[in-house]
Amino acid sequence: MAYENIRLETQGAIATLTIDRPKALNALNSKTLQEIESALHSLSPDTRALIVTGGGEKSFVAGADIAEMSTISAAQAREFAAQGHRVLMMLESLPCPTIAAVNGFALGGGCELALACDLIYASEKAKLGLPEVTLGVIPGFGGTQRLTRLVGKMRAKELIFTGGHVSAAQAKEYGLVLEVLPPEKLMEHCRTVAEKLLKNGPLAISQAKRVIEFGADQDLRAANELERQGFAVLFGSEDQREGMKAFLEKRPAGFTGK
Ligand code: DAK
Repeated sequence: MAYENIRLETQGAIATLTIDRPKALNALNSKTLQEIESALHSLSPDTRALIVTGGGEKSFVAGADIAEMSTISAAQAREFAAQGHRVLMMLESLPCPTIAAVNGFALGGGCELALACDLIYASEKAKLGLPEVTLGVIPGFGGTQRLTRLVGKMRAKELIFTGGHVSAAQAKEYGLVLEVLPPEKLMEHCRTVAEKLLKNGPLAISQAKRVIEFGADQDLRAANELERQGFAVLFGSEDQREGMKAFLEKRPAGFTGK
């Protein structure tokens, strides 16, 4: 399918979604959000990892499109927020792991897009932040909640109240990104991580992701119950039998995702 503001490329079981609107530093307007939504719908069930990155040299995603947002009505703002929430929930709920390759500015909605991914890696020149209060609004795509869960309440308040940008190195210190790479190594690093994941049981990774995500919002007893169920379900899979058989036969496992 032809898109205007994004690119979706697939290499084997790894898909790469590039938000590609460099003239506006890849800002998310409603068309871009629509395209992301339809790209996520179109992903093949054989996709085992998705990398999300930004087109051009400077930016991952510089936020929601301020020019578009500046003129919308309250009703349109509700629809825009609903669309943003839908897209990020969909990204977060994909069965395969998702990796944000933050190659430049990840601000506002762009930072929130990265936060909806499972793993975040950043280039040395990345700058992250939630500057919405400088525009008189608050993060509207789940940032107040996802950032707080990731870095803690006080750091999230600092980042959101000040609206400042932090360097990739600071973001790593806060636990907002996993690793900081030289710009030219970022995509290679993300692909290497994705390839590592491909060697493991896809159903197991999917269950682990589901249990971590749903469990994080529950008390420990309920979360452990989710883990027990997830663990048991995998014993109905061919992958569980293959994984354990391969170990006993001292050979690499050939997982099929069944
Ligand atoms: N939207 C639209 N255009 C943008 C943009 C953005 N977020 N960011 C940059 N651009 C455009 C610039 O206007 C400029 O366009 P031209 O003037 O060339 O036409 C072009 O990209 C290049 O940008 P600059 O010339 O500014 O480049 P610099 O290197 O000087 O500065 C910058 C880069 C990233 C520091 C700067 O562009 C900047 O501060 N951008 C805005 C960053 C920002 O504030 N992001 C947060 C946006 S607010 C909600 C749902 C969601 C949200 C809110 C509410 N609900 C309805 C509940 C989310 C809000 C946000 O994300």
